[in-house]
Amino acid sequence: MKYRIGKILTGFLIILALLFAAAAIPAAVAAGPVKLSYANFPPAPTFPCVQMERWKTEVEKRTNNRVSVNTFPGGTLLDAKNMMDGVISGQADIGCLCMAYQPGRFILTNGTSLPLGIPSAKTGSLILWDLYKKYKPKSFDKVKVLTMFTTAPANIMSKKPVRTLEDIKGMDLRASGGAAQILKAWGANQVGMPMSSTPEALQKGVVQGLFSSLEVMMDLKFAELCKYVTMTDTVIYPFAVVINMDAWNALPDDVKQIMDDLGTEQAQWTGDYMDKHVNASMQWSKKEYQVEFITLPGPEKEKWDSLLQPIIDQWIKDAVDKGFPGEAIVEDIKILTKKHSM
Ligand code: DTR
Repeated sequence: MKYRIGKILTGFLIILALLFAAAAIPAAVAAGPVKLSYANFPPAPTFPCVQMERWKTEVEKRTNNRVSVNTFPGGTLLDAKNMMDGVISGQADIGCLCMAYQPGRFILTNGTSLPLGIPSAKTGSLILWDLYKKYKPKSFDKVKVLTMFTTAPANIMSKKPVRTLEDIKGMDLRASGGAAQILKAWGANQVGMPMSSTPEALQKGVVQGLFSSLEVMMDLKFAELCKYVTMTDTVIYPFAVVINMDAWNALPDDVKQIMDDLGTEQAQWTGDYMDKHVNASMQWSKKEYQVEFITLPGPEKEKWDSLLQPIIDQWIKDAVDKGFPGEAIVEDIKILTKKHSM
């Protein structure tokens, strides 16, 4: 009898201890992790998605899995054109967008995709992030911006060699956003579409090449079709990662802090990754597909570059017309280029 009472008492004490332990767990953990969806438009192997997976890993690790990020590459949740509005309306909590696809919507930040000689993705990413923090443009008022980054400079990938302005004349080349004006200035026939539609357009012969950073030669296997690359090292493309305002406001303060702390680090990490990956892609294209990399001789390159100055002047004029300090923005980009090139 004594033995049975002891056993009941022990059982009772164990249950009591378990109840206490459960009460000590914070409500958020007891209810499971905060789940966030993260939409991206291009296929999984491309750099915007690689940086997305890195951000997911870091956030989950740094929050001890109190936040769980569900990633959707390849436009499976939101495509390139719906990214910003889809995040604003809450179709996805987080989205990664290429601002160059909507130059009229993101005027200020697209200043970085002017032909101003930004030398790399790392420098570009840090310039863009500083520019955003300085001006906080209204186009982002309805979301919280988590980070920004850019591509490496754009070059021409083509099925036929482009060695002179004569060669590029009338060539159907795919490019997005602000780069359209650059191709037009060189006499090409610019065909606009997001990166996600480009593999099919190349395959079907709708375009004879494209203008972008060179990591896609490997990531999207463009080296199979484009056996020539003309090095122009012209412009970079700005990207933003944004989170829905209600989703952001609902996060615990320490999680917000973790994400804020990641902003600059993620910009730098992505730029760095991009630069290294472009190099790897160039080596791979040479080795696997014998791609020829064409460097324009000095006088020829000068001709190409001289056609681009009017684009900068026009952008400043348009920006001023829309109420932006166009000249100051261009000046800031030049100063920041020096600062972040060191
Ligand atoms: N240059 C822009 C942006 C870009 C560069 N690489 C990728 C890869 C996947 C998506 C977009 C981009 C462009 O040509 O679209």
